[in-house]
Amino acid sequence: MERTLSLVKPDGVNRNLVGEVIRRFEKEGLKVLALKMLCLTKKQAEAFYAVHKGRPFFDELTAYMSSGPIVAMVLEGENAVARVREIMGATDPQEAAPGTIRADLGLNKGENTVHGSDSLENAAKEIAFFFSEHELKATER
Ligand code: D4T
Repeated sequence: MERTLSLVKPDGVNRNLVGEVIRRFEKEGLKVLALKMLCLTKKQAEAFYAVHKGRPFFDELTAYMSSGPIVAMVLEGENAVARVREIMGATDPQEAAPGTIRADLGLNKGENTVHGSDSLENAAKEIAFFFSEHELKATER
């Protein structure tokens, strides 16, 4: 069993796609363990995307990610990290495989509707970024 972090990005929340994104994960057997809506400050978005600091799209990305509410969730399942990445599709919706969230719902490379952790190690860090031990414990079954 693995746990991973997914976000519905501001364009997804704005276009009423929160339920649709969660439905696609649940349909594939992933369990929602924790869930919250929040707004990131620019500083928090910069901290979350710190690995991209220095890249040309960093400022635009972090401004966008702090431009409106997002929904953060912890998903659990077998191979959850890779499966969530598969269900999301490639970063650029134009390159994403048909039937993936980004191909079907994404607008462009920035406004691509969802985020998913890219490794087990980053998943642990990203889960801890959004959820306290207490919040995760509260929903343990
Ligand atoms: P995230 O991290 O949002 O799940 O996306 P990916 O894992 O698929 O893509 P990434 O880390 O390479 O990029 C992080 C984030 O930056 C945006 N982005 C990316 C952008 O706006 N312009 C770009 O040229 C790239 C490469 C989209 C996702």
